[in-house]
Amino acid sequence: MGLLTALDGGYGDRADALVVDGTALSREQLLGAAGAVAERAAGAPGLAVLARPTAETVAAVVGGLLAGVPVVPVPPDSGPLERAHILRDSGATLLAGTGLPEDADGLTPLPVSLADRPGGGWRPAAEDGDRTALVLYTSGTTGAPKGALLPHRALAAGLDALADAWRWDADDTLVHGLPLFHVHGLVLGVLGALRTGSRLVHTGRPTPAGYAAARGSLYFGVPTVWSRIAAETAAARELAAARLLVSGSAPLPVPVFERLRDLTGQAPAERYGMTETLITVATRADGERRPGAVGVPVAGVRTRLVGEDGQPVPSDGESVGELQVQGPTLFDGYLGRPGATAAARTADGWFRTGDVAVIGPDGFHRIVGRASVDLIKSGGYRIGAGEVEAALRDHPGVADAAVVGVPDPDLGQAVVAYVVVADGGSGGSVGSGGSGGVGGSGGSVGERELIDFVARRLSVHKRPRRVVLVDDLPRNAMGKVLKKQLLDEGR
Ligand code: MLC
Ligand code: AMP
Repeated sequence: MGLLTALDGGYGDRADALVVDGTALSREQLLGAAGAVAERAAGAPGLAVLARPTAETVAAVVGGLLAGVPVVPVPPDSGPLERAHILRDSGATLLAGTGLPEDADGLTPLPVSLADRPGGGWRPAAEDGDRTALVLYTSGTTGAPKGALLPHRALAAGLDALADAWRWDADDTLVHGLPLFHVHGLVLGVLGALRTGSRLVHTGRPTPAGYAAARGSLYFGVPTVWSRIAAETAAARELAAARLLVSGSAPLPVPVFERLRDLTGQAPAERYGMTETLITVATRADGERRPGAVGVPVAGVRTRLVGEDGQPVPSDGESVGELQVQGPTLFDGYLGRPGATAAARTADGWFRTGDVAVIGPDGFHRIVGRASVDLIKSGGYRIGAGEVEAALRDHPGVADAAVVGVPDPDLGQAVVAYVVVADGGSGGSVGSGGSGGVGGSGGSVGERELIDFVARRLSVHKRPRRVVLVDDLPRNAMGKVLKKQLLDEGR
């Protein structure tokens, strides 16, 4: 089955080869339900999937891949603004899933049932590594999310490299509860199991109790998940029997690394990647697990550091530069955005990650920050400040807004919005403070209302966790908002 080799039957089968939020499926059942999706999706320009954490979502995604149709996962909690953008921009004509909105957002509904089977004559599309497998929407610093085009060959190369790094195979049971619309939960967490042949237990939500009960050999989590597990001693101890605990999508704080190691008897393995590049650097199962480090480039990937002056930066364990990557796991570009696609690469063909890193003489990589304050990582989700600011400015009570990612012990960074209330405000509630030049100002909108406003329009996880009402935003002589100043005030 091309990318999804485990569906060929070579690894055997069992009634609970896949368990998603309590629903168990054999691979044969999955193939049947996915085949029924594929049969109906064949030839479509794109298959959008309302990506709730369910077995039906897995069947829909696999169905699209088998049909050779680009699959567009849609965050299930995305509000009308974000969903409309993803559906329009992707060109998808079908919307698959369960509990679809009555109007299917203007697309042709493709309801998914695990009991469905394709007709006798159905065959998967011929293999073509260059074909787009997934269009994953991801935030930039400004504007609406862009669709990253991931071809079958990149997914295959990325998963094979991780199978090599982690000795990940059909004897494993992979456990996680991550969302099914991003690289971590969907590509590694679902397609990885369907390529390596490992069993998969998706816990529905990534809770400490769910992870503890699943009895896996291989666990995936974002740092927020690991930090919550590390805070629940009994749950963490249940993971002692696992073979490998993997953390990624955001920096794993060293105290969480240490506490997990103390409670489970094994240090977590950190790895680093992006929607556009898949996982490029990883701690190896048989290698050193170093706190604060994300490991070494995976098979086939090359990395380098480049200074602000464009000059190479040495791998001396101290010098800092932008991390650039090259290799078979890279995306094909942003859908319909040749300018952004070209800007993401250097003249000599390396992908600019926008992450700032240090590489040691031993090849170990440390991610030390991001080049832009406008890309926020909260709970492992990538959130563009510009998108949240634009959503806030759509509120009639908002004159201006600036959004920053403030360090947060649970989420890594928390989205905090500084909002200037439009003229004509009358009293109303005041945000949680602000100091110095940004004292709270009375306005007609309150913190809760603005948080809910963003949560309704964009994905819920993009909502500000705090809104500070201010008289003015601090700006430099060019009129650019001084976000570093807001960050200092927000801490
Ligand atoms: C809260 N809720 C609201 C709301 N406030 N709903 C509507 N309006 C509001 N104002 C609801 C939510 O819908 C949700 O409901 C519940 O409250 C809690 O939501 P939350 O606050 O967002 O959850 P939280 O506890 O903050 O989530 C933490 C988390 C989550 C770790 C579970 O952040 C998460 O799943 N992160 C994973 C992100 C990820 O996979 N990133 C990978 C990117 S790929 P309900 O019903 O849902 O409970 C990548 C590449 C790589 O980065 O390297 O891997
Ligand atoms: P996304 O596109 O959602 O996959 O986000 C990619 C970004 O997540 C990267 O550019 C990094 O900033 C961040 N990231 C992923 N993994 C790690 C990690 N292990 N440590 C630090 N940052 C990470």
